[in-house]
Amino acid sequence: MKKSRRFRGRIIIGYLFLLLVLSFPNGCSKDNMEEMNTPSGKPDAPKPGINEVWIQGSVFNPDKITVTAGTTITWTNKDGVVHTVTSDTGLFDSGNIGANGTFSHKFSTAGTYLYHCAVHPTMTGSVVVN
Ligand SMILES: [Cu+2]
Repeated sequence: MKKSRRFRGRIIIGYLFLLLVLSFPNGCSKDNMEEMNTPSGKPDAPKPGINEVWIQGSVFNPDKITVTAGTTITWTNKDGVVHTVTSDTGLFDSGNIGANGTFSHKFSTAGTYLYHCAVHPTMTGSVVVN
């Protein structure tokens, strides 16, 4: 009697341990968390609004934006590191934009405006104004 109860207890502990081991690698992964947040199963990645550029993962998104003359474009730094929005020709320069910081510039004249990040010169983007 005494012995069998102890044996049953060990089975329960073993079972719980197995559950824990099996659930651990999948249960806490980021992918699963994102899937759980969207009913369709396919994560709906948030994206920049109209006339908006996100600086995310050290890239400008979108890296090419087309607008009509008179449009103000707003850049938002979604990264934890400082970036800049710096015109290749010196027309505009945000200076350092910290995490969640923004910079806006109004484009009044048609043309193609190339820009880059002064901190990370390989980060480039363009604004096409029609
Ligand atoms: Cu940068």
